[in-house]
Amino acid sequence: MKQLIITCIGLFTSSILFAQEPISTEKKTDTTATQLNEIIVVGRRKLSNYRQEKTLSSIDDYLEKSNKITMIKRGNYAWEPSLNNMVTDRLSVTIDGMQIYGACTDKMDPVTSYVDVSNLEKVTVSSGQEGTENANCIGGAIDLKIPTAKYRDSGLKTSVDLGYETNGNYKSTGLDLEYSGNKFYISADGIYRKSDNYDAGKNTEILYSQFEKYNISFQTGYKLSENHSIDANVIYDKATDIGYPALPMDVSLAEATIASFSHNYKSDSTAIKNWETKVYFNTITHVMDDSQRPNVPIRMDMPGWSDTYGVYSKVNMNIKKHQLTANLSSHYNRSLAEMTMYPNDPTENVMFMYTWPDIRTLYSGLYLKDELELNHNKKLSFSSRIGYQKNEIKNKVGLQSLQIFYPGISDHKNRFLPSFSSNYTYKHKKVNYNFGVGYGERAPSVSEGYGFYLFNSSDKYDYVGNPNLKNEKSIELNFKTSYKHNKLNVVFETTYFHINNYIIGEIDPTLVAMTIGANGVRIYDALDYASIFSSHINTSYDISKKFSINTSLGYNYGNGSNNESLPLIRPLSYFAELNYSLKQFNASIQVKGDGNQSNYSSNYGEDETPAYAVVNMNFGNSFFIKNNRTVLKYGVENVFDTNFSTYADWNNIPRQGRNFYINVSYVIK
Ligand SMILES: [Cu+2]
Repeated sequence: MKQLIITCIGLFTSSILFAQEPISTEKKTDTTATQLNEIIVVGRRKLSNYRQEKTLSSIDDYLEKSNKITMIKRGNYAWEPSLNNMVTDRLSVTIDGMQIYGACTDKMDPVTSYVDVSNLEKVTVSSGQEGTENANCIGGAIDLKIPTAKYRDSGLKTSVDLGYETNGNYKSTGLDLEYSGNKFYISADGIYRKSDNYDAGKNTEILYSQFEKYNISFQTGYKLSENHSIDANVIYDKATDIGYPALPMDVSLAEATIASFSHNYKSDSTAIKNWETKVYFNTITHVMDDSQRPNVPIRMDMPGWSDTYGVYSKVNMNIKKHQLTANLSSHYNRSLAEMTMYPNDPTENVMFMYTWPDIRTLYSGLYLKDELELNHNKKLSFSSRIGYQKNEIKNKVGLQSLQIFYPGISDHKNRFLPSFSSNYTYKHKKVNYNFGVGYGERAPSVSEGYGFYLFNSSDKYDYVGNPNLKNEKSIELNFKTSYKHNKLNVVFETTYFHINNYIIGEIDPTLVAMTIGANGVRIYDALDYASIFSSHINTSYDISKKFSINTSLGYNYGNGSNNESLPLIRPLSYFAELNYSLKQFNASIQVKGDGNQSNYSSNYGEDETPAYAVVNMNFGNSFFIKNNRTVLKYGVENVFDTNFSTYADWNNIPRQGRNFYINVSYVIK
């Protein structure tokens, strides 16, 4: 009976997805309290108006729709996700469970910049210690899920996407081919994007904000038997001529190859429901370039490389009232970055150094989770990750350079990284309650541990890593409640982190900066502790069959033991949207903004960002041309051409002004 119900639910959900009704699944997944993770469906060709969806939205645009995520922007490309007011070093960002390390010492290439919407099916966002399924983390996890092979026997399906946006003369094109048989599945897709400089509000051109990129991927699967199948996946992503208007340098090349091979076991009749074993490999090349910039004090070449090899085996089991997950994983990474400086005076010597001195990271860990159904309205879960990490400085010159600061350090360091969390879910009438506690540790990142004179253009200091840093340790409390009655749905969620040994750079007045014009040198050190609080409340209400509203309000706070504000803490934020939905047409108008950023971190280069608000409008049509479904999406962003920047804009770089866009998708079956 249970299985029948599950199958029915499965069929029902898939019929919704394929019927392409103007129902936003994102909105739905957002509001179940028993579902702790937020799932962003990368449903590109659905007629959804939820938070303005373009067919050819970038992954960054999709992530920005999450309540917990904001994107830190250094330009118009490769935004850095911030979750619970924490960025890259405190998060676990993975591609379908695969570890991948960016190759840029200046955070120009978050992991999310190496995939595109065509590669993905959905994104899972988990908060705090709930996010340790793939790696140890403090702030949470973002896992970008690749679609699974579908054995639907539906034959060949082709789709074409075209997009144009007026601001920046931004063009995008996508082509997908998919063949699904009974036992064999293959898909191939490509996306090309190109944008010129964008204009901020009131026609101010933002120089060095252009980019060009393409992404291709192949996926194939073969069903060996009823329960066993094998899968292979390759993603190749190449971006060139990327401007970073908020930084002193641009990027001439950011290139990634991401490959995996996996075996899957699936069964409904045994205790083991799902068992996936994957081997993977990825390689990244990142080349920074200042040749387009006039008047730099010194020309620099700054390439970086990162290669990762890994394996994991993940099993899901149902034993009586227990739902068990185990994930045994291991990976090996090599991170290397160099800097060559060419003085303007040709008689002076060229200067060369290793900014990441060939750092090797070997990590092995075991994750276990038990979800126990106490009764039909109470659920208890425990999870734990135990990790062991070894770092090694492979480059002798690099080791000697770091030994100037830390005499006697050895070329390797081992760390033990534990994590525990527990959750209790309780349902009373129309209200769900969820209480969670967690404890977790993380190792310093490659830059924090071993970076050598990395220039931060926000606070204008050169940063030097510290191999002796202790693990960062976080204690976390979270609470979530949701209420659903008829047409009203309210969700409130809050998390508090108390982080010991909070890693941050501290000024060392005895050192002289390498970068011309820098304020000085900061050594990575730790505050005794830091507190971060984040909360948001979401409401949705169906006014009638056709009209609905969504609203969201967020409040965050972050302070260090030195009584100073932490950098990159989001001020009061709000969002409101009015939707009109028919089967073949939808429209929506949105307003979003932040309050005044009164708690900013002047210590780390921030200033008070004033309040702002922007209005967007979007429309969607769905119709058939020769029996082939066509989806048209169009609209205008920043309707009033407001000139603004937010707390998340590096060096206050202004955001896009008014932008008209149109996206067309054509599906041939
Ligand atoms: Cu870079």
